[in-house]
Amino acid sequence: PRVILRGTMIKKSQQKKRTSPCNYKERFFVLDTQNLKYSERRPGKKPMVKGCIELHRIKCVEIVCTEVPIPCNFKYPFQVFHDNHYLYVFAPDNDCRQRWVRALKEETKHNNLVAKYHPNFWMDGKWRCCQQTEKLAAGCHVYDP
Ligand code: 4IP
Ligand code: ZN
Repeated sequence: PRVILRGTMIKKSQQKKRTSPCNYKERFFVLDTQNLKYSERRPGKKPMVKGCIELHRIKCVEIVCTEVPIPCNFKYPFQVFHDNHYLYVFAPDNDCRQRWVRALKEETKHNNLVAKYHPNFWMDGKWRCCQQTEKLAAGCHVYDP
């Protein structure tokens, strides 16, 4: 598969289990025509793949608009909603974020996408945009693929 974008960003743990920790990790992301992968870079060793999202499983990619302070060094968040999980990625600058969001939207535009999404974060048991308390509650804002 052809590589479309690569670069270092920070991701929040997706908290797939009720007991999952909330943490932020620097990862090397690679988008190709089939997958979005993120790896841990280890000095003197080859990168270890930590996660791989098949593009056809993605239902929404959009920037996150928020007023909450971002608790990591990269301040430009975007979201990837896939398989009932939300991956929050933090880019180092707005240009970088736009490149990733644009490329991911392009690669997923023929998917089974959501009609609406949540523009703000899921945090502390609710959506900061619409106050809904169900993580998988329908979005509150029209999604523009
Ligand atoms: C892990 O925390 C890492 O943040 C994982 O991210 C993350 O997986 C795990 O979330 C979380 O429990 P510890 O390293 O402290 O164990 P990474 O894979 O980038 O290392 P995700 O799913 O976010 O990739 P859960 O919910 O998958 O367990
Ligand atoms: Zn919402």
